[in-house]
Amino acid sequence: MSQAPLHRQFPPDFVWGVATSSFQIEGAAREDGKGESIWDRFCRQPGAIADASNGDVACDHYHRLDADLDLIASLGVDCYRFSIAWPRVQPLGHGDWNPKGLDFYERLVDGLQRRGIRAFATLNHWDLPQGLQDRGGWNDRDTVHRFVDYARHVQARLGDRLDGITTHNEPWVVAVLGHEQGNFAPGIKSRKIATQVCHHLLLSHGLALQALRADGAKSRLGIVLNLSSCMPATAMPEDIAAARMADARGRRWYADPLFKGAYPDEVMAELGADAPVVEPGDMRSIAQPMDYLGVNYYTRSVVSADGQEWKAGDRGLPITDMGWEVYPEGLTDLLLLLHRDYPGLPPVYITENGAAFKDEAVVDGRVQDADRTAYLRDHIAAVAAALRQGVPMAGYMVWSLMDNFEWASGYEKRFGIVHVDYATLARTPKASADWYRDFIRAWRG
Ligand code: PNW
Repeated sequence: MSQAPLHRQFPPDFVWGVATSSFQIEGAAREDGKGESIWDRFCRQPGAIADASNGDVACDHYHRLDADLDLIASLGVDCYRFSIAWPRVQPLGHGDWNPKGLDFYERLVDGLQRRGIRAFATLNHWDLPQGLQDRGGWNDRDTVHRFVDYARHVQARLGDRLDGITTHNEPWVVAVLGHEQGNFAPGIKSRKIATQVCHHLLLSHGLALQALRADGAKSRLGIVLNLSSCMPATAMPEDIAAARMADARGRRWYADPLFKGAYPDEVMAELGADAPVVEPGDMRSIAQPMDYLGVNYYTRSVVSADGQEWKAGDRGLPITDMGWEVYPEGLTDLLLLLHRDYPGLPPVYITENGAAFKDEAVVDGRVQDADRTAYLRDHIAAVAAALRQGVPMAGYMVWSLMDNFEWASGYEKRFGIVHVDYATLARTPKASADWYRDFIRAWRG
């Protein structure tokens, strides 16, 4: 079957964007009254970050806001997804507010508005105030209420200019990488704590949506989940069962509470004594109607019953510098699965998709990242395939606007469509940025 050119496969109201997060780009870690975050603290733990780096300077976005806004505008995008650093707004996460913190985001939001770009703000992209971690962090139920206060405070000041407000970015990463495996902040290793953290993240999402709406929310409200499609390594029944269980742990554990008000029984049973404490009314609070669902997709997972890691390279598909297999069809599969499992699914945005690649050749001052361009093009085509099959797709955002602090990998992994020279902090669009700009231009017609 012949298809229209890719850009013709998206409706005129589709939203194209680029994404970043506060800790990964801002720097200015101790300026204008900002408090310490759990990532500031975690980076100082020996061995925590591959290149022993931290977020003190990062891309210095805090001091380069206007130039970065011009850069975003030069791509011709409709939307910019960024996150707000809670410790800038409320240094300890409880008690006093720091007006200078929201001054920065007000300049950001106003700068986007002047350039005709929609603002898509995330309230929690992992940089919890250390002052709350000192009181137990997301494991403590009181943090749920502190988050609701913070959400209301942000909305009161900026809500009239935010197109979207996302409560949390990727609760799976915070819970599992941060509290079960411990390779992300705050570096805790306990499955029991991780499940409670996850419950509190979801609960704080639901209670924040209720509070923001009671306050007269003008923005669309939602959450961002990182999801992959799980496939059995072979057609053996054990592998099929293992893949189903991996899907229940990684996708349904998060999406079922949000859309059905219940955790999947089989995961609850598996957790046993590590299951979260759920108070009466919690599940109903979590399952608030959402205006959109954000999906971050990078790769699929291939699952086998013996738990043996299937080396991505064994299947002959390209592998990114993160070791993640390039598998765009998995994005279509995932979106169809969400559409099937959750009737009444709200509009879906791909809030992150992109790739880190090694050895990007520089020709005439331009990073020639043909591998990244192909990755983006093929995943955008995967979104188009989901659209054709009825999934309510509303937008797509590239991770990331620019190379930045890639968490435990430090600055070694580069996801940007704009290159950052960390010696000079100069930004140079890569060939993939040129491609994305031309693609959006063609779509606009
Ligand atoms: C996401 N995993 O993180 C984040 O939202 C971004 O901040 C990050 O830069 C981007 O993806 C690229 O890593 C993830 O191990 C980190 O499965 C790790 C995983 C998934 C997402």
